[in-house]
Amino acid sequence: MASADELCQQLVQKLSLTEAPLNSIAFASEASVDHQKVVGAVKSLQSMNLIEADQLESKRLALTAEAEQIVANGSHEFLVWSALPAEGGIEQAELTKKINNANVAKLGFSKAMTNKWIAIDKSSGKPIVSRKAADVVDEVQQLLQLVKNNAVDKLSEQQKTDLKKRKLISEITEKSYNVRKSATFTTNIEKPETDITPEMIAKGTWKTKQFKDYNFDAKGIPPECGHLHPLLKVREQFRQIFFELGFVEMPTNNYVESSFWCFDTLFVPQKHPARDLQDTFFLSEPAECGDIPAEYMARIKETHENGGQTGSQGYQMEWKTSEAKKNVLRTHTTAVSARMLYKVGQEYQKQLVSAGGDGGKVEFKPVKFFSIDKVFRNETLDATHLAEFCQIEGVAAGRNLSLGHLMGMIKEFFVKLGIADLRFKPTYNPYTEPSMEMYSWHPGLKKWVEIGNSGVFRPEMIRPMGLPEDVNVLGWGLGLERPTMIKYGIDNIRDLVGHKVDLQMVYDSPVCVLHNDLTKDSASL
Ligand code: FB9
Repeated sequence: MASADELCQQLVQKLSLTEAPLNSIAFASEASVDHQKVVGAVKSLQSMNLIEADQLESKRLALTAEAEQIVANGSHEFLVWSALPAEGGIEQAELTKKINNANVAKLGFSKAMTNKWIAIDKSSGKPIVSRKAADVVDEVQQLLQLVKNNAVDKLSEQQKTDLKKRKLISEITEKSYNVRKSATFTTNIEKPETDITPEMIAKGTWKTKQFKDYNFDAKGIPPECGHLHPLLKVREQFRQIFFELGFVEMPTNNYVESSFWCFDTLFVPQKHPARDLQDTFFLSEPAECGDIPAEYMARIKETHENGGQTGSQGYQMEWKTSEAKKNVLRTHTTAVSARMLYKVGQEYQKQLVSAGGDGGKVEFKPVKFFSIDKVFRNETLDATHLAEFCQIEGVAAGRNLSLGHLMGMIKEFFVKLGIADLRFKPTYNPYTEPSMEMYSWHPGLKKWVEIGNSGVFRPEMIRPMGLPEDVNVLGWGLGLERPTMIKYGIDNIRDLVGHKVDLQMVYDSPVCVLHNDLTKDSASL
């Protein structure tokens, strides 16, 4: 059986011998292969621009399944005649039993009687069937063989009519192709590439490769339409929850951030391991950021070195501008929170100047911000950790806010996810004090599992921004991947991102509130 590639090769070889068009049905018959396989070869050669093909619609007579049986074994009437002894006869019941097919026996008996091939004698009381013709020609089988060999022109119209009446042949419409050489015809078939590979790019071999054209008419594999990524669906649900709680979304459209906004403004020391290569992606081009607000940078420098105006002693080590200007892929969206809080502080300072420095005349409106976007860490990759993940962060600034406010805000947030039984555990963050991890009970694992982190931002971060002395800032965060993996029952994060995502996951409205979905799932935290 010729393979698809061999069939392509046979087809181009055949074409190379003639200028006349080659019909796919004729070629299939000559090559003794199924016409559909030839059609596949035609499509393949067309995609390589080696041939041109015009589609034809032709009608032809084709055998039915019953006719195929007759070509193989003989007509019904011939089988009945053959089942009779050359001399004498047998009872009709015995004849039927010998044929072992009631339809063949009945139809064959009738046709053989009409052809005077057999006779029946009922004089003895039992019907005895015997041969009347010593020899017969199975004309029906012969005619059907001609049809099978596409030699229909040798049949008379009456013969065709008779075979149609017996439902042994039918007229079918057949699509075939008249194939001819293209301008780029060659018998040297080089399968077109379907993907460009890193090796081709590195070696430059892509320049001489033939690539398969995109078939924009292909319906493609389901889904045959646009589809939201599961992470985006769950992100939308978290966004709705923040909006319900009165939070305003922060602009997170900068994956690249300076170390100044990613670390220094958060009072993360310049020698902190989080700022090393094994944790953070540094950019080589552009390696350094643009301008940093000079006055703010001076206050940050002073705070890091000796605590500045915050009552802190700082880190008692030199703070370098060169370190702060290094560009990184942001490691948390808290960098965005820092930018937003700095703007709020500077706006307050402008109002304070307008009020002649009298803080009593300036109202500080509490602010609540949130962000949900990608962050990047030089992590060891495994089934639950990638070098990038989506961080969810809430931030609130207001006069005299306390840890109690933070716990209450977090409880309000998680109860909308169906998690009412929340526990807090003290922890350490460089930019918040006190800090807490949040835990929820996992009935399946029968243990408390971490579902996020939080804290009160340190004065060393907040004071240099220009916010009023009695304003505190609270923050908490969690990841987007874990809840999404729970919702869709995914164990390996690599099934959630990348080209293997199964978009056939259960599609649901992106606006339904998360706890409708996760309440039942929160047990599977
Ligand atoms: O999301 C996490 N877990 C989680 C969250 C939700 C959930 O189910 C939904 C409720 C139904 C199930 C699990 N974690 C935080 C805990 C772990 O998954 C952890 O292994 C991965 N963490 C990420 C960081 O990893 C390096 C999750 C991510 C994370 C951690 C901390 C913050 C943000 C994201 C933060 C913060 C913060 C702190 C103070 C002030 C401002 C922000």
